[in-house]
Amino acid sequence: MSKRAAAAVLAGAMIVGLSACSSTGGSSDGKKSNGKLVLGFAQVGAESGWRTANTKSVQEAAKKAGITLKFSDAQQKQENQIKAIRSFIQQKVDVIAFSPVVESGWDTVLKEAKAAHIPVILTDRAIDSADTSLYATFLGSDFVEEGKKAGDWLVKEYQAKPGEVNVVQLEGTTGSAPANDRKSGFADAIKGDPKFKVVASQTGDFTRAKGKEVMQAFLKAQPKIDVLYAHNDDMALGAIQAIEEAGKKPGTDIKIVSVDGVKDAFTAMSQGKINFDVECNPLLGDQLMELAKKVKNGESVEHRIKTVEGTFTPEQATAALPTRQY
Ligand code: GZL
Repeated sequence: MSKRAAAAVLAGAMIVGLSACSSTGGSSDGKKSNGKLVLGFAQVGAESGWRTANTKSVQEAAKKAGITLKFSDAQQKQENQIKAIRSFIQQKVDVIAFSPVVESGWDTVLKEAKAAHIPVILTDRAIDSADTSLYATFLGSDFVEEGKKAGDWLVKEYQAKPGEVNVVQLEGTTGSAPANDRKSGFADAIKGDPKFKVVASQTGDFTRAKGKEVMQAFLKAQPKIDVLYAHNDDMALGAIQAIEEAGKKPGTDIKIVSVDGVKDAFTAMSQGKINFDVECNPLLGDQLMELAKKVKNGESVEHRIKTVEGTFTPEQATAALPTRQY
């Protein structure tokens, strides 16, 4: 994938100083407010239930850890994340953390953070930079493994059923690590059985609205759809609306396998509308705060920290619903 020079800094990021312990944000020059570590966090946006849970986890963990959090919402735009990182550098925060909306185009701004001696932590999503010295660690899921889990379930589900299986795929944000890796992991898992045909694949940008819109187009264009593989639950939930409006039964006429494991998807599973859900854990806040303290103190940390997550059948989701945190 060609590297994209970091986009020019454009207006748009909304940067909110959220102090962990006081009503005001971190001091303007970024010095430790009341001696507390100042963490700049550039979030992707607020595109999905997963993202909302991830943001809540980061904000609550900062408060608990006594860390002053400067939080920005990039509205899913890379230029806004780059702008936010540059702002954190100017404010001389102690540590920068972010979830890269796409894999490429980060070297320039991360070199600026390195030159400013501000350690960077990647959370949730990875980058494709060859220079791994640009970040202290990457804390997040293995998306290839998630895609493989989805594909393995499909192979098992249809092993005793003859005939071709037409699959449509709702991809995540174009160029993002989860979209690239969930696609490749799934493709690898099903490639051994020629009965599976991915007849259509298009991005729904991880949102319900776009997931519904693209599924409507799939339903119009495809004579036969047996399975939907959605890279996240929000797109699956949007697609369910489209499937029902087309007079079909999600989970029965069109089987659905999805990723994330958010509460709304578990509710749909309890209603028989989603058949399998691969969990992607958004609750990274506490681990992130511990890592921020360590890198600030110059302690060594593992360069890759993988989050622990499972899979859910409808029965398991139904049982988990009452205590599901997100
Ligand atoms: C995955 C995360 C993805 C989720 C989506 O770690 O980056 O982004 O799967 C979210 O729900 O929008």
